[in-house]
Amino acid sequence: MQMTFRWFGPDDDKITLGQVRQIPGVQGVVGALYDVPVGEVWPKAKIAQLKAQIEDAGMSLEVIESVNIHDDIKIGLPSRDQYIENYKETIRNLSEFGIKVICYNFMPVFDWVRTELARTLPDGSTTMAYDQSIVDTMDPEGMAASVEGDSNGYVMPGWEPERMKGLKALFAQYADVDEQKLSDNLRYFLEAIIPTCEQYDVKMAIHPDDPPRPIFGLPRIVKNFDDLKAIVEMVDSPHNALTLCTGSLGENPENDVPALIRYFAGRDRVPFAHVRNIKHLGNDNFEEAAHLSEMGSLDIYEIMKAFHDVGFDGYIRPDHGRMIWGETGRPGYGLYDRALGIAYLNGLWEAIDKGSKA
Ligand code: DNO
Repeated sequence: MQMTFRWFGPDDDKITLGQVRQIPGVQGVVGALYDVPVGEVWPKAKIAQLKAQIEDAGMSLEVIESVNIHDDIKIGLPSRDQYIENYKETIRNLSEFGIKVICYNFMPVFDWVRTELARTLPDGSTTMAYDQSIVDTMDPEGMAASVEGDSNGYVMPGWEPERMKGLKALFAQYADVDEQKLSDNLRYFLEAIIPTCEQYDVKMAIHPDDPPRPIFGLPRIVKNFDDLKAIVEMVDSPHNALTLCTGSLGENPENDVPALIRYFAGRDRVPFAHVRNIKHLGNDNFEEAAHLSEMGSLDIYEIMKAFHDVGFDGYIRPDHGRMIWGETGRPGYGLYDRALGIAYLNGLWEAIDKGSKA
């Protein structure tokens, strides 16, 4: 297990690499280039610069989250072939700088969705929350405006304002894309790029849909065991893999997260994991909880044990944290609660590891 921390770069993250370096046990940074438009090739010079910054701070850059997929690929337009060629070139460029894993998602239009970015918890901290009844009454424009208005001036990953401006047109393009078509388009993409991934030894790790159910009538195909199994079978290669996000999958109480880990990580299909806790509130509603098991609905001990039992040697990062101790910043991506999460995950891992050898 290699502990990592997501960082949004020198211009768009209040947290410094020097601070990240002081969290015990953090070896690597999960990073991305945020100024390359979706669909374009990531230039080597910019990758080199990001890598150098991180290495100068004493950490490594081996995981990218995310190289986003152009909507034309998800919709299946003829222009997808050019975007796929660009994606392959990005894979080759990243491999030259030692990148081992690319996290991506195949969610149409929106990345993750929350209805509140700063709900106050009884202890005074704030957290992100999802209320299905609000989504049911909101239109997509309303949702985009609410996320923008609530994000302290930061661009939330997946909610880039320039994309959100074209929402209506984008929705129209997805009008006849159902689950079957979206999976066919994912298969087309994977069949095209996995040979390049194998040749350059870069693993593609798809992130689950968050929340794991259709929203605004858009199809979702990365929600549960059956979906994940279908995806890893689309191209049977360890380079066609998963980002096992405990929170996203765990938002559906029917998903048995430790069992998913045992199955997919046990088959070498999980190079990267996001570990966080969530609290189910009934009626498909949830809020994000501190990592500690007893604060939420997921058993983080069982989750870490499942990773340990299958000999997980991939990258792991704490996922969203609450805002605590008066910190302000990008919702979900503050320093303090994620650092606490890391300390806790490391503690669980050490105890499980030593216990297994006793
Ligand atoms: C949310 C993140 C997602 C994730 C993408 C992967 O905070 O987990 O935005 O990075 O879905 O492409």
